[in-house]
Amino acid sequence: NAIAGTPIDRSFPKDFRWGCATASYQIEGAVNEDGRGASIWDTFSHTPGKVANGDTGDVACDSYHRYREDIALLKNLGVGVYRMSIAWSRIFPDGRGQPNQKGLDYYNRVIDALLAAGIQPYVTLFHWDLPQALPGGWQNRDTAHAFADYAGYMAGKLSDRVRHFITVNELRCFTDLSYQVGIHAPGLKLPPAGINQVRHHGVLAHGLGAQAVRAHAKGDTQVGIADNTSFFVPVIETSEHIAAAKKATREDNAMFLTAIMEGRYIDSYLAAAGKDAPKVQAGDMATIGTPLDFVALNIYTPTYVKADPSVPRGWTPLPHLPQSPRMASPWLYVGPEVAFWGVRLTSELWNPKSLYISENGCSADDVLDAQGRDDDADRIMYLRNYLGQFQRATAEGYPLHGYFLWSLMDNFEWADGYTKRFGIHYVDFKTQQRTPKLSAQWYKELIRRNALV
Ligand code: PNW
Repeated sequence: NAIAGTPIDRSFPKDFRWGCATASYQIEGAVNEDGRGASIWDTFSHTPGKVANGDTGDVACDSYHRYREDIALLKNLGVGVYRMSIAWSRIFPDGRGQPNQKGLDYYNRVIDALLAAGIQPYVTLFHWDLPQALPGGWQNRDTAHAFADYAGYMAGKLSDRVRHFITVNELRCFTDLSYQVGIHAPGLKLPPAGINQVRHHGVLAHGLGAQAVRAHAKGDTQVGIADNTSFFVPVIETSEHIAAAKKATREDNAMFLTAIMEGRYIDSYLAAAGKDAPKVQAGDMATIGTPLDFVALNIYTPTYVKADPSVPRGWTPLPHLPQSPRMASPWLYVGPEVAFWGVRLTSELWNPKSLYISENGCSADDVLDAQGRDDDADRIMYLRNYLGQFQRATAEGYPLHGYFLWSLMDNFEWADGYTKRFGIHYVDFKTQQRTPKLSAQWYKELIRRNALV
């Protein structure tokens, strides 16, 4: 066999950006320090029965005090970019009004230390820790305007050093999981009209926030979103199943990314919502459709789909089965092709200028062995397979420019508390010691080669 042993090109583009991601409430702790106001996650995590083991983010990874250590971990990996978020209530303890200089000082210290280490920050303005003081939270349209004021303020303060701003993280989580399913803060279970209105305020906040960032930023600033779009994988790569996956992706995300990329709610969504459709004011849809410099995707779980002429919409999702492979979180099914199809379908549907993966990673049953090591081969398996599919996307020419691994280190995993570990560094939450897992070494080698290893 003449071609046996011939390696295929598994490299990433030359200027591909490698990074890690975290979020404020999940790592910072210090919830009562330097004038920080309460967020809805403080309230929720302190409500008995809401978070596993009654865990809270009161201390988390104590990154408010240990950020220099965290940046040293990043530097050791060799990443060029870091995705972090700002706790809104450190800056505006009441959500609006008087800014809190000490909160801003903290982020200035972090950003300056990152830049000194040669790492570019990508700053998410809202990663779920909504100031508790805002009446009605996302049920109140005013919250979208408060967000825009805060976003503009941050852009004015940081854009001399921060080139990339992300408005909000994961629309579906801070609306549906929080106000419909009720497993995230504030833990409500609204009926259809209520949840549709919350979703509308979410996309409106994004659009107003993107405009505010542009209005207040100095210099060359890019603005985008980090969305956990639900992506459909054609069960067989034929044109009919690919068309089904594309249609499913557009329709299933109608109230989120589709509205943002198209500046309107598509007819199938409005028809299905009927009298429960959101109340939309003049100008809202144009604001929501504000053109973005980049779209960033959090990609974890696939839904496989088939073309199905027997149903009116023409597609049927294939259910996950009890034995379908998944990682340590029950929702985290393994389907690496979603990495390729997420990028390809987003490109084909909406032709964004630039794409990033703002999160990808997995929970695993991490334990330190007697020598204090965590040889997380299962996480390496997961990452290698997903990154293989992202590499396919870059090799086929889709405009994917960077990847942020979730997460730099184990942290407060929302309703799962500290029971689910997503880090490539192990955190001992008693001592706060950070230990690189084998996956950290694997990721470092991948970054060094800029190719799959
Ligand atoms: C994302 N689901 O959350 C978040 O952006 C992170 O803050 C989080 O730690 C990470 O993924 C891992 O969970 C999700 O139930 C939470 O499908 C839940 C789901 C998806 C994403």
